[in-house]
Amino acid sequence: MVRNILCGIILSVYSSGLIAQTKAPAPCGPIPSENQLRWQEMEYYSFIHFSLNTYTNQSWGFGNEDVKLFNPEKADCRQWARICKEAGMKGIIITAKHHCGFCLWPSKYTEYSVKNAPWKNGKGDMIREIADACKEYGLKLGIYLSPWDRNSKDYGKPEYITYFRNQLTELLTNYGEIFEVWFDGANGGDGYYGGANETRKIDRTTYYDWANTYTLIRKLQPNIVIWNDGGNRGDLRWVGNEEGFVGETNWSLLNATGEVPWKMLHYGLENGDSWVSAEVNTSIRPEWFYHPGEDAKVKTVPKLMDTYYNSIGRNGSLLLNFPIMPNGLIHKNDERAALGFAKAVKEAFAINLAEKTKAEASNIRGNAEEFGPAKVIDNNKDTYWATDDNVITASMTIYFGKPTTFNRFMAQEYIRLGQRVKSFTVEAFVDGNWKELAKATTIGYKRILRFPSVKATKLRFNINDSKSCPVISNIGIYNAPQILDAPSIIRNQAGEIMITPVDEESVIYYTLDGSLPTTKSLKYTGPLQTKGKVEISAISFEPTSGKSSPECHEKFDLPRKDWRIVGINDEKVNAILDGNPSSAWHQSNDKKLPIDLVIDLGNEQNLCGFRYFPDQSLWGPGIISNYQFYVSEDNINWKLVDQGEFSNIKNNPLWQIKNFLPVKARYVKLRALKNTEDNDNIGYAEVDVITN
Ligand code: FUL
Repeated sequence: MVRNILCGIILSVYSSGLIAQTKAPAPCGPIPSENQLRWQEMEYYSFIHFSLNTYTNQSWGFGNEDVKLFNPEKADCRQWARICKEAGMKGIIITAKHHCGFCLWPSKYTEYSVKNAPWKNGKGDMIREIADACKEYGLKLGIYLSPWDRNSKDYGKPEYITYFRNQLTELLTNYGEIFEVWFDGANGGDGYYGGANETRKIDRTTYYDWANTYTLIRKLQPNIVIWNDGGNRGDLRWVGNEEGFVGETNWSLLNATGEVPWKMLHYGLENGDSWVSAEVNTSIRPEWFYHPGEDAKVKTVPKLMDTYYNSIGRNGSLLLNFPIMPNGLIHKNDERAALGFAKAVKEAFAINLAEKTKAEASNIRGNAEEFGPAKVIDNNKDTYWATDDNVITASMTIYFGKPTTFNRFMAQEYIRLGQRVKSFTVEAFVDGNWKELAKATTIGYKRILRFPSVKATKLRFNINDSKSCPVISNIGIYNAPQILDAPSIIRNQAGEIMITPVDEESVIYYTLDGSLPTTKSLKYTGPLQTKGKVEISAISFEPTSGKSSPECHEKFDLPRKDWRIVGINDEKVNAILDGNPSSAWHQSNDKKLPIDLVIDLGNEQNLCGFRYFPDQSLWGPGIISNYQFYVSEDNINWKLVDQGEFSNIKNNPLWQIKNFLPVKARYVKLRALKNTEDNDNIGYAEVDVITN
């Protein structure tokens, strides 16, 4: 009897949880698939943009560009793969077909491909070459296939879906394993369409019948992840911009159905019902395709490092684009930037100061060693520190054993069991007190926080709120070397050039002859009064470390001192001419398209182009997408000198540069025909002319 009672007590202890507590935590909410997990661990891979646009200096081809233009005489996919490998990337996604419809492989289903191009006498296959190069360099291959096809006569009709699936089948069967497919949602409507030259509108939610396409994809490539910005929910999501950052709060969740507004793309959805991770796509230059005018605009290492922290450091992956030059190679500036970036990442995370320390936690799941704090510093991604069920506030202290300097904190959740942490802080023990270094929200697969260097003997990681008991697989503490960023240069309407360093303590040196500044160049002490065209380069220099930043290079055309915006009675309109890219002016909201902006240049000038910089603000920036440009000698008789579209300006709202045949005029008129939102809001941050 006594024995029976004892047994009963033991049994109920077991079932009431004492033993159950040492079981692994149950998954919390949606969890990633094996494909998503494998993809997430890649962290960093490249985009390659190469098509007929490369030969026409466009962002989007219309679909009627001549295939004969495609002749990359030095094309070398091994060069691309080598650079990607050396840059620390794990794969390459190539634009097999961009919106213009031109195919980089000899598709059986169209004549608009490499098979009719002069390259290798029509015998070339760029997808084969990149697949081989990826294999040689141990990289994975991904495919960008634009659903919008401005060349196909069938686009917009049901026949096109068969065509699209046929092409997808070719790409997913003939080139080995494909890790990701990328379905761009961009659709501008108009195109060549086999000679019809018309606008074709499709319903993004139904036209492509994505459900059946997904079934086909998963049958052909069971290990693939699908990125889709226009249709049914894929495995990965866009982050709502092409500038290279996802929200600081970043849940890897969305709902399986329903609209995905910008906020959800950017921040995910805390209580979403599906795992849809964030992929941050951005180009190493302003634009996606190669434009020689951007050779000096390649992102600097500090800018790329910032992108790293704002993508990989915020629970996203980083898809960094290389545009291929017309000769078929990656430009040396892009290579230099990518390798410099890789070196900086390596240096920043070279030594994990958390290793070989002692870790203590306020709560350990079932007091079991296998869930103890030592698991976050054991360099093993499959072990983790977890708390008891229902303990959603907990902290962990790292004892360095001696005063230690650091400025970065990295944490990883064990996402196989879901994403949980909602808010956390990091503190350092300095001069006998705990000092808060950083405060953040989500963690997810990886979160990295930056703060000014601090010297301390202990660090405390406090989880202040979590959806369920926290499950942390890794912690890293680093002392990243300082990186200087390039200064910014602007010229105001009065012709004064102002150079501003990122870090106020730096000294600025500049040149006016296009050469790279050194500490022997001119020292900047205040605004420079300039007249006429000016080419200026500047660097920031940090005297204590003796280090210099990358250069900032700007070219200014006519000074705008005597310019006047005609017919607008609003003094704020001068924001368009003030040289400051952050200030903008909008036309009054009663105006209907087409809307004109007329500028009096004060004197007759030899014009050969113009530049437009759209409002950079996030909401309702009134970005012009289609324009006409007129000139006049008397503000009465106007001559049309250029018209067209600012391709991809919605996603990449940067300087738009248009050239036209030289003409003499005193007045210019930028006519907005259409904006990116299909309404009548028209704004401008800057408008400028180019003279010869
Ligand atoms: C955008 C496209 O329109 C761009 O041309 C580029 O391919 C980028 C990756 O996606 O939406």
